[in-house]
Amino acid sequence: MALPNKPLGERKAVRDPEVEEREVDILIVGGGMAACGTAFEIKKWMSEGQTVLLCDKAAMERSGAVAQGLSAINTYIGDNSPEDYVRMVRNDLMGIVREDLIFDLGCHVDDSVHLFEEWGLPIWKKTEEGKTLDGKKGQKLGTLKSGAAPVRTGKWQIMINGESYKRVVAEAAKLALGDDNILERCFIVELLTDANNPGQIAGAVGFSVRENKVYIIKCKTMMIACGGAVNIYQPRSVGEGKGRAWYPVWNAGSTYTMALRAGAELSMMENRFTPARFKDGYGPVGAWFLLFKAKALNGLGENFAGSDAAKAELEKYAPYGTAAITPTCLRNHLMLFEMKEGRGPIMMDTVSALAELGKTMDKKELKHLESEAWEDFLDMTCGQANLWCAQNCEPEKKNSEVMPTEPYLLGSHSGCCGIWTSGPDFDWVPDSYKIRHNGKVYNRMTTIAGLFTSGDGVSGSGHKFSSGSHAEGRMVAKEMAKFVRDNADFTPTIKETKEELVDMIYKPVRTYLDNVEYTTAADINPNYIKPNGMMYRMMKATHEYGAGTATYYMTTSKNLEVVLDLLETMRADCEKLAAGDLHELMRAWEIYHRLYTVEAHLRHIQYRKETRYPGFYYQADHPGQDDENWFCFTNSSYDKATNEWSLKKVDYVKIIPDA
Ligand code: SFD
Ligand code: AMP
Repeated sequence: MALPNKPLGERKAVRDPEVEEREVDILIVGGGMAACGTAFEIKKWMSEGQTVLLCDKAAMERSGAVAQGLSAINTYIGDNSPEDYVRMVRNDLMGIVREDLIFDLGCHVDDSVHLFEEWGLPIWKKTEEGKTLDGKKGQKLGTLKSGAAPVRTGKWQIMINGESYKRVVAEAAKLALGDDNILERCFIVELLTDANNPGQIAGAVGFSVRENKVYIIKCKTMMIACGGAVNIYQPRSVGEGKGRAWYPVWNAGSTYTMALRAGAELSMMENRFTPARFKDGYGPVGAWFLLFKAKALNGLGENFAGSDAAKAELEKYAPYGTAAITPTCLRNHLMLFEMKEGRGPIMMDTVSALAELGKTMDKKELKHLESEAWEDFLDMTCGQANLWCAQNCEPEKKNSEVMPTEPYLLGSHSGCCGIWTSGPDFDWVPDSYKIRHNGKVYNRMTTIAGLFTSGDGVSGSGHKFSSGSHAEGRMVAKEMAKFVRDNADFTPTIKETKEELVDMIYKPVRTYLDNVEYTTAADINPNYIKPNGMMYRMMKATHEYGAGTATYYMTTSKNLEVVLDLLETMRADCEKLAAGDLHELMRAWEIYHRLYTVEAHLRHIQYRKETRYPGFYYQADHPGQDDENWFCFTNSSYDKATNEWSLKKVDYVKIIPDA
């Protein structure tokens, strides 16, 4: 259950929190799309007597990336084939993807979309005459499952009235799991491996952001799905706009950091997503490009993407660059090319697009079209609609600027970094993609026995989006219940004592209380650093040296050495983080998670001696792609006992032939 809001201000932290110890069979960490999928599904597969708990740092109704809602479901297979879905994802991610995971997902994702509709999510429908009906009118045409046609934007995306998308999905998840099995406002800090087998998961430790309480939870199996990593780079929005970003600001890389500190192998952490978005409001562009058929123009008013220069640029990256749909990173690359040549800013031509669509519409239909343009943002990124109001922008009269944003790390949207996981146990899945425990393969299990992930956590399998993350969470539910059954004699044992764990979690509080009276300003103290200060240090370093927006996403070997050295010092300085209240304690652990995650990202970029994703990042001393040496996955692991990172190449296997 969610604890009520705080009365006034943040709750002060005390030196000695209460401790609650729990033991369950199955622990779900996170409450986003993937975790809601697991929560909805798990009880169907659990045996009598098995127990489950879900911990979310926020409240599930509005937690994670879908908090503000969405206007489209980006993965719905429908009349397409899972094979084609694999081909699309492979092309968009420049060839190196886990085709087993993508195919597997493609076979199941539509079932989650059908459930969303059954739970009340309005999905737009197309009439036989080709007219679009949204909201209640669309619902009257019947469900997708019963054969009604969705409104496709691109080949894979369908439109929804999705302001309350997360509420709809969370309600079903909570009902299925039961309130007693849910802990909201519980931030998980660290995963704990088994005292008798460091390669097996045994529990997690976290704290309440509403009460002075530490939770120590033992479990036999766990799924970690805490989303991607946001605010690891200086965002373009600064000053009073800070806090605005495209992906959810509250996802701090917890998925990757907790997994790597537990010893799990990460994969493709060099991959990032620097989405092209409406400038400053971060409004997504997909609906404008695909539904409204808008063109992006350079500062000279030219449709630069169709120019001969652009074609020549794309040919350098064949076969991806020359494919029917240009990969997302290369679409950015073309924009950056224009901007660097002095032909910016890039403008979304909303005026021509709406005028063109309006040609065949009557007055009422035109009004409806204009409100759809606003709703696209009101349902998903309402700050962008606010910005339009603030700037007197009517999209039918004035074009809006688009811009590549700061980098984000994620595995479910148009990126593919994450944790290396097992594929499904089918004959056609290569053995090197399977991870076993006691001889049995568990789909989506990480290299730590009993530890699963989904959504943004799974590497090599982007373009799942909201629907795919939910479906993947459901697939993991089945595997976890099986894992518990197969390992009934396993008793999780935690090697750290209760006191050691509390000392670790509450260290920033104690550092604060011990030193706060030394100076007159609680934020300035020679004996500690506040999380906010650490955030500025990290962002400055990654922004300038780690291929942030400061350098048009360019880095060099030397810059990487500099930033990695700075990050190592920052991680050491985390010993001196201080938190005066529970919100700040969360901030302290978030920055800790962000530091490890962005370090993993940059170590991977350093290891891969090529520029696999032009438009997302560039390595000046390794420009272009080097298929001969780097057409492979890069996997890393971290040893927290020695603070050592190791990286290796893992073979890529092509499973689905080209069309
Ligand atoms: O327009 C801890 N996404 C889109 N998906 C679509 O299907 N259509 C779209 O239209 C998409 N677009 C979009 C999208 C996201 C955003 C922010 C915008 C626009 C503005 C992507 C999906 O939202 C995304 O793929 C999924 O949500 C990923 O699911 P998942 O479960 O991997 O992550 P999550 O939903 O963010 O949830 C994370 C959860 O973890 C919790 N958490 N809990 C405990 N302890 C910790 N330490 C924790 N850290 C985090 C969070 O609270 C949350 O519950 S568009 O751009 O294309
Ligand atoms: P976005 O709003 O940019 O997150 O995109 C939403 C969906 O539309 C994703 O599946 C993108 O891959 C796709 N998309 C966005 N822009 C384009 C484009 N110009 N061409 C093809 N697909 C696009």
